[in-house]
Amino acid sequence: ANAAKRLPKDPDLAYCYDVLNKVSRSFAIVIQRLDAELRDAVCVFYLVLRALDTVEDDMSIPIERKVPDLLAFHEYIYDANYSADCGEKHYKDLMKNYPRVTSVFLGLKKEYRTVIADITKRMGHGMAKFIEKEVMDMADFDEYCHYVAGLVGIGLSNLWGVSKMESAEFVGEEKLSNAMGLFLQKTNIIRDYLEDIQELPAPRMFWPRSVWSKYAEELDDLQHEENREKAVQCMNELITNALSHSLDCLKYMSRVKEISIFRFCAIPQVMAIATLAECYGNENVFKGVVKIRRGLSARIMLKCNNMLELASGFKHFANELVHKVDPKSDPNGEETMARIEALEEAC
Ligand code: PS7
Ligand code: MN
Ligand code: MN
Ligand code: MN
Ligand code: MN
Ligand code: MN
Repeated sequence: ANAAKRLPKDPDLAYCYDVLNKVSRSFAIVIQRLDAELRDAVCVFYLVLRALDTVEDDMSIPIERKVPDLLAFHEYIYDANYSADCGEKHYKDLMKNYPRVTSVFLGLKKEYRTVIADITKRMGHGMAKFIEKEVMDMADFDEYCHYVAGLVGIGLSNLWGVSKMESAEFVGEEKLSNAMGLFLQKTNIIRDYLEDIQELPAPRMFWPRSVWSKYAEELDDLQHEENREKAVQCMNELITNALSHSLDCLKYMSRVKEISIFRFCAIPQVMAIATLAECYGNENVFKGVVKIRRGLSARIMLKCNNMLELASGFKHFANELVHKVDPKSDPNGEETMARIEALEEAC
């Protein structure tokens, strides 16, 4: 019954779906439900960028080796012999068996390969820039998130347009596509504070200095119990900033017509706003991993089929979040409420 669950005959393609399911449960589900025209291209796009991110994330690779690797990664994806020994667990397996991804990539339509290679090049160069540069202010924050997620949105829009599954106007549309990625990435960076700061052998720091420096001497201090109140206020300010992308996300979604693409785009967006609502005011972000409950994500997966369902999902979680805002104790509470009000009006 489920075509996506049937194992592909090509063993390399089978490997791609197998490893995709291991590295990302939620993306694996929405990718496998895409129309056959786009499914393999988006699967490979995901794995190429996941491999690039594995190089970026491996803090045991010395900078002198990492920077040239990030810059050259868009060339490696055409090299049938490229594989690497880095990352951990399923990511390590992906890097070791990377020639299998390359074999599928090389069999994609030329137009799809061109989009994937262009985004890989731009993302690798952006990641390299931020290996040696700290995220100082909001402009840096938006720029870093553009490289690692906004570009994914831009690349996906190019695939939609090139495939003719959506209007040709999606090709080259960068503003709304970028916002779709920024909304997801800012949510990831907010939620992953503890995991990132505790990364070994070196911490990863993505929260912008211009924001955290209002609440602590060092970003690292926000994990300590005596700074909980400041830490939560700081996180709430970043959540308020992330919410500023939600209007552009709704506008993007209103242009998507094909049902499998709509679901693919909408589900992560609703998961993101649900995650923001869960994190808001929640000191557990500084104690461990905050995740939305399995039952909740299962319900979201079923209720993202059209604009009406998407808007009611956004409205639901915006409402959960606004009920947690306490303008007396939160220096940005008024701003948060204004953002939520604007979103609810658009829904
Ligand atoms: C739908 C117009 C090609 C589907 C989907 C792998 C996840 C990993 O996970 O903190 O904590 O390790 O290191 C716009 C996905 C943005 C990107 C960025 C939505 C490729 C995805 C590589 C655009 C996803 C945002 C690094 C870079 O953060 O992550 C529409 C497909 C989308 C991959 C994501 C992740 C970046 C990332 P983690 P990090
Ligand atoms: Mn990562
Ligand atoms: Mn990364
Ligand atoms: Mn992360
Ligand atoms: Mn991570
Ligand atoms: Mn410390």
